[in-house]
Amino acid sequence: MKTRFILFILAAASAGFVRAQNPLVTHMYTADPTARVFNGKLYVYPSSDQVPPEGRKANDFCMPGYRMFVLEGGATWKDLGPVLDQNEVPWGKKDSFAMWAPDCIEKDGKYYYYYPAAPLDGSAFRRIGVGVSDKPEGPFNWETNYIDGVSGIDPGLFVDDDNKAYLYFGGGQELFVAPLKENMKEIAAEPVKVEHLPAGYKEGSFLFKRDGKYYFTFAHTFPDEGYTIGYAMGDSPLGPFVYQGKIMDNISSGTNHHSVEKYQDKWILFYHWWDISGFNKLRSMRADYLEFKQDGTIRKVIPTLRGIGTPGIGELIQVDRYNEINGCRIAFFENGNERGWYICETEPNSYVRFDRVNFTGAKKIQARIACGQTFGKFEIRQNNQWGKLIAEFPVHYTGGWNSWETVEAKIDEPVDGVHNLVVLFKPDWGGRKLVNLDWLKLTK
Ligand code: FUB
Repeated sequence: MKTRFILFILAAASAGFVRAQNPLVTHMYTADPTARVFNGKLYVYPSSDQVPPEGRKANDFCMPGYRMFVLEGGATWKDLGPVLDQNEVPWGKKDSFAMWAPDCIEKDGKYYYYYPAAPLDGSAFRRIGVGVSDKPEGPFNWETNYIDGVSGIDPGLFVDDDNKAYLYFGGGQELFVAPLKENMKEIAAEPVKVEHLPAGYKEGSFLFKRDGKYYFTFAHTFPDEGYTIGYAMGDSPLGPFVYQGKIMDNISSGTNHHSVEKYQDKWILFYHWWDISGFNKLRSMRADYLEFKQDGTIRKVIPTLRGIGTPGIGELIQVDRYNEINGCRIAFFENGNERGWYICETEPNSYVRFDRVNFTGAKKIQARIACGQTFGKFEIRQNNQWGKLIAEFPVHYTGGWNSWETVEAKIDEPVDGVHNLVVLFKPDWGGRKLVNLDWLKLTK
């Protein structure tokens, strides 16, 4: 099973497709996503997991370097390419595959990228380096040495409204914070421990501010529960903080690592899981909306398939990443270069609901289907299964249940704005299944 998923990722890389819903991208493995809004655009700076090359332990993290992504349109993640390779770290051990969670932050119009690596001088497990650029997408000018006085993993950066910057870091029983000098490349004072956090292994510090309150968030394992994402609140970036509970429960037997960002007025939790590979060292970044209660505390986030974003014209609507499914199910397929999930076992009157699609300007809709029979149709409806009919697709034999074809239907009455979309499968005789459906796409 594992091999199958690994092959899937490798082949998808050559096909170069980018999935918009959860997981965010499928053409490679990505973990530890730090999301940042720069100049109105949503960027994600993750680490990347790799299948270990010959000679490396199969069960270890194998993390050769960084890439970055930007959200284009309503729901398409564009791969902006490599940021830094392990063998380009001026002070780093070569071929150490130790490029764990990074961060990037803006201060005074410059972009600073922080990353941990194994130092050549063997002085610590990880040191933290920094590079600077005039643009969020780099290229970054890497400092020749690591930040003096800091050792540990998971740099998390915060710049306050008074323009003072802080570096949070560490993994173990304790997490630390140090103010940074104006140059963002040196600490301004000795790191101090972040106090009053619950006992247990902790890492992945990430601080954000909302309505004057500071939220110190971190990955945390309880003795009887694997990785959770927890948070504490305080009135200053240096604390003291009061532990409030979990943002996300344990979702797997692997790590979790997160960031929180506000984009287009909505708060989003970025995190990772290993739902493509089936192996907890080959992870995939994900995102879900995060909400606050009246008193400023955080409502626990439940991971979804649907994730975030609003696909519009020209973007894939991956309906197998649904909000609701009734009477049909999803399966995984591989067919030449095409691989992914699809909807199958589409029983009479079964349906799938996918929320938040931007219909503005759409005159047609495409569907990727495979079908081994000739009866029935599926309908695209607005909001729910009884909602306005937007388009209909009579099904036809495509050569079999694994022979995929893209078909198109007209939208007779244009729909404006963002609505939920429902695909309703309708037989005209008592057949057990109608059609396999991979994705939909609105076109002009
Ligand atoms: O990705 C490697 C390490 O696993 C990160 O640095 C931790 O936060 C955990 O996600």
